[in-house]
Amino acid sequence: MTATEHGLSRTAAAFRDIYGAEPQGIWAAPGRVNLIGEHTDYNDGFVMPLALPHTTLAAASARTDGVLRLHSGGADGGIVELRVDALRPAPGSASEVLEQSRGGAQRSGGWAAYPAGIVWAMREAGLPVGGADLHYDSTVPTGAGLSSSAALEVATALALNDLYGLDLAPQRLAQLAQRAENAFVGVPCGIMDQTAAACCTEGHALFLDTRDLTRRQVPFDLAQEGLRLLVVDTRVQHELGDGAYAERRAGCERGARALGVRALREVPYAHLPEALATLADEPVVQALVRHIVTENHRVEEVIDHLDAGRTRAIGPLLTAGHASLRDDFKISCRELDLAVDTAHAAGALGARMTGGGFGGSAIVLVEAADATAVSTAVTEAFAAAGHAAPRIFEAVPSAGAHRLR
Ligand code: GAF
Repeated sequence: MTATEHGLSRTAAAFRDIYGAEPQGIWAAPGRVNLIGEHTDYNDGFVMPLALPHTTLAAASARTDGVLRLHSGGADGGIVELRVDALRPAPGSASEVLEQSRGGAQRSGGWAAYPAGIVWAMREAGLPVGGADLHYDSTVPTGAGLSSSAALEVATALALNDLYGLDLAPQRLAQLAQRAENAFVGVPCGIMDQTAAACCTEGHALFLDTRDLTRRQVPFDLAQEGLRLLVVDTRVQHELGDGAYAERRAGCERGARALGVRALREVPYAHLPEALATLADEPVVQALVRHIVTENHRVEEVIDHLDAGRTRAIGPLLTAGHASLRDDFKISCRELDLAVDTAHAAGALGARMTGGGFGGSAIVLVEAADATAVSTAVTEAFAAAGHAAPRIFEAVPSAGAHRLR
């Protein structure tokens, strides 16, 4: 039995145990790493994620009584039971979900807000979505900057899409998932993670222009070229909802206003010196703007190299991206810097933090022959610094969300 078949039967069996019937189907959505283009997605810019082989599985059946039941193999607590017509984005602290219990309405936070938010967003969009029973199992590490939330959202959106015969395009599912996360969960994220979970394809990185949502699948077969992309999960838990992400976003918006553009994407790389001069009195905003403008440029350079078959040449651009996130955007941390610096010193072609920052994971581009030495060097450096052992694995570009059964 393959790992996927094993996961499928385990998830189906869990669904039967919990809800007492076979699920109507099982859906999968992956986690992601972002190759380049960080914090550009809420500035109308460019991103380039790829899906991981790690997935969230959702086993699900529709219900006719307007009840939504949610259960997770990875979370403590039992079934979360809600009425779909009572779902409301929580005012103020939006990381809460209105939860119906036998004793009446109550609030509780946590993972269930993500799938509940999907049902809410679909209904808000006027889609005929009712109740459902859902059970989740996931191999996407949580809090590791690998988009476990987007995997949960998109697996739910695709399950409901199929159960209710909606026939929505993957990008539309991603937009509904972003709406759920922004308005229901209360995290002001961009569209990258949900699009990665919904639209990535095996063997490719996804080039996405977040202004008009045009996409291109860029072949990214590292094994064929004797290369590897490693993920170093630092085990430093990352949280997008803690305010620092929203602060960066607000700073970028302030920069755009000061420069008289709708979004920082509109500042051409060639005009960066003038833009920085305009912001001379606001050094923090100035540094945020410098990151966004140079990062969009780096994405374009990475695309050019990949299109020309010069994969090794992207290494220094990844490393430059890390320096920019560390020094200008100020969202790295000691463990991420140590992973990147050590990987470099041990012979990596390039390395950078990936995702929202403040912890989470780094990616490392290495010659296949150096992968073990680089991993060992990073693990040893973490031990010497007294940090928890990092989790290191290979990022194999994998499929976006799909139905398994
Ligand atoms: C997080 C967000 F969810 C994304 O939208 C993106 O902004 C990313 O951080 C940074 O590139 O993953």
